[in-house]
Amino acid sequence: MTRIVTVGAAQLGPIARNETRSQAVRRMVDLMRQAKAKSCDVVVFPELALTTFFPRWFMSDQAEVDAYFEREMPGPETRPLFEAAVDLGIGFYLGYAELVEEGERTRRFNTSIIVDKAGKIVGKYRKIHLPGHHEHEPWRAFQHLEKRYFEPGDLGFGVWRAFGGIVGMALCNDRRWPETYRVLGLKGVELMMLGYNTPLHYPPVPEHDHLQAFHNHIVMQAGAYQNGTWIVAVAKAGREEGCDLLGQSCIIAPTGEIVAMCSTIGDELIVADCDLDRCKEIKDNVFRFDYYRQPEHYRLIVETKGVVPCP
Ligand code: CDT
Repeated sequence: MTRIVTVGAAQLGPIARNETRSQAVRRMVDLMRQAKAKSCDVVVFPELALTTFFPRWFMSDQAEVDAYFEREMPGPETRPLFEAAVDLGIGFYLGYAELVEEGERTRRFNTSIIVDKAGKIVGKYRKIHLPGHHEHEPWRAFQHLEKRYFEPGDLGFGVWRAFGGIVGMALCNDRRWPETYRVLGLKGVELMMLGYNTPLHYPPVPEHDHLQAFHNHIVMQAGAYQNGTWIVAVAKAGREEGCDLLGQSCIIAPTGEIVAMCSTIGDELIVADCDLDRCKEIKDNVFRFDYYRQPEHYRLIVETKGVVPCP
């Protein structure tokens, strides 16, 4: 039996602050229809795909922040995605802001889910590496308040059996950290899905603005190769409320090669036939973990968070 999964990377262009979830969902359902016409098994949408990227604004009114969060999934406005999955026989990955009431405690996560072809949620991930800052920093051209509005994910880096393979998830900033890929790699990941919102301008180090696209691809190509996995990475792109977001959504082979890449910064679907058995070319050879890894020398990675001073 072949293990070819036809995957669509469904990049979204900007979503305005006053755009409704239903408007965004209509655009996504349209992309799912395009994906069906191209025989996709699954499509990957961006991080926080239902609304504008709200962490760019400081809001002191928690009710205003909470308006960007989903209290149920699916809810009335997101149900059409699940119905389209069933009607078209296509799964999807979706990023959204999740609000959970746990007794007296309200918890907020930057979350993604995998939904199968039957419209069932088969996996959930809560973003672990939250970038940005906690406090209002008015000197910035725009804020990046993920640290304020979300708590770090509490579910770890999971994998699930879906679409005939082992599928893992991550969100945006996670892709910059080698630990993300290696934990998923050690769980046998064959297809990693990831959504992102990456401003071209990084206020603390603007000298690197011209390197955003390079950094985006270099980390993911290395992560794919070093762990022998396909990666589908999908942007919310374009000029959103005056903030330019990186595009270049892509599908990367386990060899580290980019096999498909978006060429616009709007709504755009790219497709690749991902042969999951190609993961073995890497996993059984140069990165055969059980034969070559030397974990006794890697202890520091989990024993310290910051740099240990040089004696
Ligand atoms: N959404 C997200 O994680 N974006 C970050 C922006 C850079 S850090 C402020 C990223 O890693 O792309």
